[in-house]
Amino acid sequence: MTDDLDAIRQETEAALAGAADLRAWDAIRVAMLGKSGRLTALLKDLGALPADARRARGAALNRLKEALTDAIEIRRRQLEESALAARLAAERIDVTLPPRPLPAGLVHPISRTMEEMAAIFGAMGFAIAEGPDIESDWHNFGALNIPAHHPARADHDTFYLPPERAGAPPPVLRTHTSPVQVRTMLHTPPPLRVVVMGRTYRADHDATHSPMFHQLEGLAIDRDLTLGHLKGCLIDFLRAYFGIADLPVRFRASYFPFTEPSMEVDIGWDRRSGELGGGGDWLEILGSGMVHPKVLANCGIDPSVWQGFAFGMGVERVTMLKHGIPDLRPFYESDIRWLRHYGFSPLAPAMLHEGV
Ligand code: 2NM
Repeated sequence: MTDDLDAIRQETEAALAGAADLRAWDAIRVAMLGKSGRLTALLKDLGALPADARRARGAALNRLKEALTDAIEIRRRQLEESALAARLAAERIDVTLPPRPLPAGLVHPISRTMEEMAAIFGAMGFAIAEGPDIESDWHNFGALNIPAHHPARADHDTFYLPPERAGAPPPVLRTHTSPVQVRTMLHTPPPLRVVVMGRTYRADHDATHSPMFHQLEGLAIDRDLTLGHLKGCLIDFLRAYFGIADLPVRFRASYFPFTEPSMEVDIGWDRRSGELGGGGDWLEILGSGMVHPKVLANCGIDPSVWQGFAFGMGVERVTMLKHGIPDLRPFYESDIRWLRHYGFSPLAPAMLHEGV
């Protein structure tokens, strides 16, 4: 009576051993233990037996069921393990493959120029100073020898803000970065060298002017600074920034209220091709001069002991010249096509050119 059960057990174990994958394994399981399975049918037949025979047959069937259930479970684990091992072998990762490119942002040309300026002036011993965009009338004008009703104020097309007290001069959006130099002189004992880069504001808006633009200004103060130091510093900067070792540079007498003497600086270019360098034409690029003794005195520095030179230029303007960018307006439009064209890789650091 138990022979048929032993045969079932051996047959099933052989079938399990021969099952190549989980699909074959499942067919064996269902054929034995499923609703219409062979063992299920044998268990159903128990009801027809007399009580004595039923007990012995029931115990034997239960042992068989337990044995088959164990065998099926063990085979399932084996098949799952070999399926996983096969998958791991097939999907092995090649760690020597190059990574997929990540979508990377680009550095705005204004930021790039300011990084380069910081690198070049940093190599010449200048520190970077910063200050507020909203300034007092005194820091923006008064300290710089631009008194109230002075015609230079009209040149600046100033944005005035609501006055803080009735009758007090209204605060302004700084029209240049010079108030940061004023603040530096007020709190830093000379000798000192700083450059300031940042946003400036003038109520002027057309194809070549934006109401917000960026300036770089610099200030050096020491006991015996001369116009010669100013010239050497600016010639070195211009040649390094434009990457032209023999860039022609010309100094022309000019006027600013905060410097005396004052000089405008031109670089050589070819007007017809637009190329910088030779060509015989001149392009105005920055303003400069020896800091006016009144400005030094206004900022708590004794002009009988200390001299200073200062200079300023437009960041957009030198960026457009260096990279051949024809139009000012897209600088502020956040047009991703413009940025993809003119932007710089964040992974390519601003390098110093030869000669500095
Ligand atoms: C320029 C031209 C000439 C300038 C002067 C000063 C200060 F604060 F030291 F007096 N800062 N910047 C200066 C001088 C700026 O920009 C065209």
